[in-house]
Amino acid sequence: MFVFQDQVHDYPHDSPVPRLNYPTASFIISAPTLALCPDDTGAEVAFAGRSNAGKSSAINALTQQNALARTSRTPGRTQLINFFSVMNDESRRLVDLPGYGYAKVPEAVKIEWQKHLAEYLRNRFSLRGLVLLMDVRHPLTEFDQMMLDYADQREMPVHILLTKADKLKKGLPALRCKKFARV
Ligand SMILES: Nc1nc2c(ncn2[C@@H]2O[C@H](COP(=O)(O)OP(=O)(O)O)[C@@H](O)[C@H]2O)c(=O)[nH]1
Ligand SMILES: [Mg+2]
Repeated sequence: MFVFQDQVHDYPHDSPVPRLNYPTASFIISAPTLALCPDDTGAEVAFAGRSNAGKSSAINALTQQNALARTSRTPGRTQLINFFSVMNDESRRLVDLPGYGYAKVPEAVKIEWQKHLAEYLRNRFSLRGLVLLMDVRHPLTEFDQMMLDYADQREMPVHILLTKADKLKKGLPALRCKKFARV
């Protein structure tokens, strides 16, 4: 699914890029601030999106582990930046970012999360790409646009992953995807 840039350089252009074995993923650490994140070396791909969009579920699906990243029915519970290594190599990481946009969290707490998230997105050198999750019923919110802008500023690739298509009425998923493709 993802190609880590440093890995590409390890292989001649005409060789296929090796697939990473995501089910080997394991938890490294949860960090409340950029300063407490693991060393900023190697490469990582972060999963971003509104609270409850399905970030943790996507990481669990990718790694085929039910409870690697915690999922929750209560939006806004994941307030930390969670790091996972791939293939027992801590220089290759998946990152579960704190959700944003949960209305019931006090304003001051929200501002604090957004500050840490912005700091991470602007300054994390080893961040190589974003997977931006959007609930297909409410795509491209102001916050999603902000994430796209951060990625654009860093010229970083973004993979948009639409979730909860099963919650749309019959026939609507295809329509929504067409509409999204035009944006
Ligand atoms: N129906 C449905 N539920 C989903 C989907 N993706 C995630 N969920 C559920 O939505 C809730 C929030 O998911 P979670 O992964 O914790 O979101 P996060 O806050 O972005 O990490 C959980 O109850 C998940 O089981 C999906 O594609 N369809
Ligand atoms: Mg989560």
